[in-house]
Amino acid sequence: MPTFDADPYPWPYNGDWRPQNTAIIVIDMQTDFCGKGGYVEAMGYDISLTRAPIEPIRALLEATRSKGYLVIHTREGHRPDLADLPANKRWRSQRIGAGIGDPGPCGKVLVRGERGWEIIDELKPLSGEPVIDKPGKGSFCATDLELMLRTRGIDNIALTGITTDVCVHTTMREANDRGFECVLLEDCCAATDYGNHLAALKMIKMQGGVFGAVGRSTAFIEAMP
Ligand code: C5J
Repeated sequence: MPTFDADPYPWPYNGDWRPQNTAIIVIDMQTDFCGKGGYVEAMGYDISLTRAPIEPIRALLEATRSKGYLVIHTREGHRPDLADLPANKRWRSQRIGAGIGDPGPCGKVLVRGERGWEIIDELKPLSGEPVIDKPGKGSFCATDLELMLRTRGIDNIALTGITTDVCVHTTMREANDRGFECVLLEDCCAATDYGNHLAALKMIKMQGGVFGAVGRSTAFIEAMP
């Protein structure tokens, strides 16, 4: 019964952890969230925080790919005609000087096909790895992610990427409600605010693991079947 030392319980809960039933999701490792001239930098945040998980994710992908685990990537972004961009989301971003859909140093902010929207070179998906394009924060909203996971018989999900408190948390909550057994790998995630990162981890662990568990990628890799 393989498990690894996660908090608040050894993950996965039932010890049924195999490459065939477990997916790694890499959320929004795009220039807009961790690159120079992207959306997060335009909002005035320090991208060294959101860049910190790049190397841990790279090491995790190397280990999990070699064992045949399913790796899924996501990208947050909107259609070039902005037909899927809610007016309030655009308005709020424009208020703080980083208007979604407006031109920036990496092309139109958070728009599909633009340079800022691309996944960073360090973590480029391999051919055959599914990439989910999502208009929102959660990876299940307006996407075929759930169909893809069910079709492949996935029960367990290890979450990585940025940002811990927004897209990773929303995706974990959505997955947990759908019955997936989730673990967030804390060193493979980051937020634009370190306090929010820590708070997001704390929220997962309350109530016996209300959304799943939190662990570190080194322990995950060491124990992984
Ligand atoms: C945000 C994300 N923070 N990928 N998106 O707007 O977390």
